[in-house]
Amino acid sequence: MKRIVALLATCATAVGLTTLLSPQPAAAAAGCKVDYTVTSQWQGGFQAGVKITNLGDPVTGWTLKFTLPDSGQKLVQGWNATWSQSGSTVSAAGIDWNRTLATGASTDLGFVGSFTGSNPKPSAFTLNGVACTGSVEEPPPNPGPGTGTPVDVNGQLHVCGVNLCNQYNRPIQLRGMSTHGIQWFSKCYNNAALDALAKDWKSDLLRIAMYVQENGYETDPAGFTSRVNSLVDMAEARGMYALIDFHTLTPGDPNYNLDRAKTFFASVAARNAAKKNVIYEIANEPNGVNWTAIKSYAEQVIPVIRAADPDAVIIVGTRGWSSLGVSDGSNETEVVNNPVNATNIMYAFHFYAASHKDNYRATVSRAASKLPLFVTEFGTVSATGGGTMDRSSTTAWLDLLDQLKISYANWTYSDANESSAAFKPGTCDGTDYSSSGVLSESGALLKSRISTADSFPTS
Ligand code: IDC
Repeated sequence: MKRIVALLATCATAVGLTTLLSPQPAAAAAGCKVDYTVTSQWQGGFQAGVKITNLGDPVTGWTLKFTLPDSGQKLVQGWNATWSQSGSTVSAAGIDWNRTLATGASTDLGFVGSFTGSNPKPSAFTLNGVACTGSVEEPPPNPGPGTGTPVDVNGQLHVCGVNLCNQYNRPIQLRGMSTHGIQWFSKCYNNAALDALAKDWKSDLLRIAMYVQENGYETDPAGFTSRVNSLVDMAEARGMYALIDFHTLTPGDPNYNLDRAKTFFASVAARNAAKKNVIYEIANEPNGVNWTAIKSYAEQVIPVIRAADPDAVIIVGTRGWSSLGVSDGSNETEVVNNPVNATNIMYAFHFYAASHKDNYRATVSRAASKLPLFVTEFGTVSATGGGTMDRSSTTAWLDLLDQLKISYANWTYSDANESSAAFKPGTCDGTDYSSSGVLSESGALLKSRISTADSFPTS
């Protein structure tokens, strides 16, 4: 298990003399935090992770410096930055994909070092010359092996036949919740809220809905990538799977975002390749576009992920808002007869219980014997995300998914002012995510379904 050691130094923000001269633009706010972790150590050598968090104004280029306190320590090789050593000072400069750091954004670097005497922690971390003395909320330590969390029990997942299978090659069903758009509801994804999801809801997974449009990823690729990564870490620390949702919606043709998808997935797949808890969902809800175009998109994005993270499960959206084509008057046969040319993949199916009923359930019942399905999003309400909760249709759906061992994530773990949200409006402005009083009708139903014991096979 990794131990995170936050290094706190004491030094004030540097204020350049230029700020005393006028007229000058206001000095940019500066600040940073560094988490230094020795991930392994052996005779004469060690490997360390260095996580930088920008606590000041956004930066579009950065250099991290620190001092190796023991004269026997040397930098051997680093990654995710351009590394160099001069005397006892080590420098790491941001590269293409991480040189922009939004306020609050983090990036992970690492290096291998050698040492002769003792191996003390480096000191005097600075980012662009400013001492990294800040602190931010730390996630709780990774529960690690033997704690019985969903990730601990099931390990790296894979597709076997039409099922999602665990490390014992046995079919499992994951039951969990989706975030709302993280560009709007990030206040709902703090440590207390995710503790409640893991411990009270006993959720197996967190779907991270990263909208691409609507003030999402396209407006700040580095910032959203980093926010997704930190939610992956927060899920991992609680033993939950993280479903990274590239939430395309409008425009409906995923090819509109093909280049963005390649850039985003190359980055998150490289960064999270070693983790066991990550599942990729490459296009939320294709709409107004045929299956051939969706398949072509998938066959261009999947190899990008595979190149960095070869063993992760990848989920492909389907025609008609991920309805396997039903909402466009088609059905699953277009996929069965012309599947995506890739292995270890599943197909997304979405429904909103008050809008989508018997004919959609019949499609899922039929398709489930031919295609690996994952309900990456569903609502208990109408397809608008609002209206009255349909308890009987929701129950029929969840019973069917349980019976077929189809995994699901409910829209949404948020306090949005709409009936699909699990919490009452205003909940995320407070600190209570656990009492029944903060739950909406939909939230109460979902919590009662998700929190029942999992029976994951272990042999
Ligand atoms: C809805 C949100 C709503 C938001 C709207 C537009 O609930 O607050 O204004 O998106 O971004 C989906 C989509 C999902 C929708 C949801 C409900 O994947 O983004 O969220 N829905 O309409 N497909 C079917 C329903």
